[in-house]
Amino acid sequence: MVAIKRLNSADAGFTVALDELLAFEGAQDDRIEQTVAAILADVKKRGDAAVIEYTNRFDRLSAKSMAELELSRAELEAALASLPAERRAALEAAAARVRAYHEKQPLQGWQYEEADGTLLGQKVTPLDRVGLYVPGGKAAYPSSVLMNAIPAHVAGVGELIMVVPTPDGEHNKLVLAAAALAGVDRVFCIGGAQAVGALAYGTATVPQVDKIVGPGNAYVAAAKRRVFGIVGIDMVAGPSEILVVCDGSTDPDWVAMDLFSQAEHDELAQSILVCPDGAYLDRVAASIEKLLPTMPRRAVIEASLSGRGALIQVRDMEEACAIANRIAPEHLELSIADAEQWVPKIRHAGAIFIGPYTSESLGDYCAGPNHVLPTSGSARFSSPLGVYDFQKRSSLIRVSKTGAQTLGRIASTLAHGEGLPAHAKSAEFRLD
Ligand code: HSO
Ligand code: ZN
Repeated sequence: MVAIKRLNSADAGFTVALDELLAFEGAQDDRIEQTVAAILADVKKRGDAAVIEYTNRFDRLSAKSMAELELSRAELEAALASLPAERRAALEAAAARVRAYHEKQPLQGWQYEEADGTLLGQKVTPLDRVGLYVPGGKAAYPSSVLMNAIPAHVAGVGELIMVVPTPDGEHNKLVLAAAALAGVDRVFCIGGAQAVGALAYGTATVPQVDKIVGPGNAYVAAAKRRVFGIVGIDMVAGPSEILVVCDGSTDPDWVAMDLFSQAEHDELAQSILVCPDGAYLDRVAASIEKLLPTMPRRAVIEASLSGRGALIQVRDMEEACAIANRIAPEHLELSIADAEQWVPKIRHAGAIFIGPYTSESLGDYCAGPNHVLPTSGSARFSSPLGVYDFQKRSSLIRVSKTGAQTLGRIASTLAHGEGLPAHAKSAEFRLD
């Protein structure tokens, strides 16, 4: 039996139980913080030499120069060419759909002119250079390369530098193929805090970037947090989450597998099902028992479901939606016959999957929207990764001679109020 929690919203203590279920503290490990601080300081000071040393030590390599750790465009193209036809076609189809979706997103600049000729506006500029971190080993997802690189490319980022560790010199072909397809400009086979440091400070070989995006382990997350301010960073993502809201009409096997699909990412991933029908929750529990033994990653799934998973019975769909908003999940499936009708009730979710045919896994790979989504309730205030994360805005102000008269008087008065006479004078000099 998988010990997945059962909760009922009608029970006393439900709110407390729900709060407990959702409580998650990303561990801030002092030892990791210190190690990362030391590596960053060393990379800042010694550049390439430090990066090569750490890379050789952690990834068991014997590189003598950074040139040995950089892949050429030809090597990326070769990785793409080496893929079995079916994989290549799937990767290309996913890339095309992700690109088409993101091409709708770019922010446009705008401006307007006032009656006296003063012009105000906003100018949008892509970032000059972006670093994309790709984890090595098992957590290296080619789909994540697409999801990070394509929006950057669509935004018009000048140069996209990817870093990916290659423990024991082993390259992940699919990751390199995805980089070739997504328009990555340069790839360095380095990882960990040393790669983050190289991108943030720049070395003789690795160009300094303006923003670092992409998932990574605890060391990478700590390094990104530390270099924030010198460079921009994307969000530091927590474990994956799925909330399925079901009316009891979807095949319970489908729902069980949807819960598994996020649970298999990580022991700390969170999969929750909410439904008004208690008997249906029993059927999903039975499907979980039946299907789990067939899953190659069953140990991870079981740890995740029995750790942070739950089956929650609610009074009705209204309450289910209220709970979804309370949770603000990364992924929300509305596995409901008339799902569309409930979308207006949902205010907080990274991505909303509408109707029983929309499995979250389709969104992970190929539907088109980004799979980098706000976790741990941060969908209350943040959004999926998108083209806008690779663009920035500058304000435009062009004051006419007439405009300077009106604005000058206002500014001067306020400047005196703030005790800043140079501000006042600078405005007053332009008065007739
Ligand atoms: N579900 C993950 C993304 C992913 N899934 C990549 C499969 N590959 C984000 O929460
Ligand atoms: Zn996934």
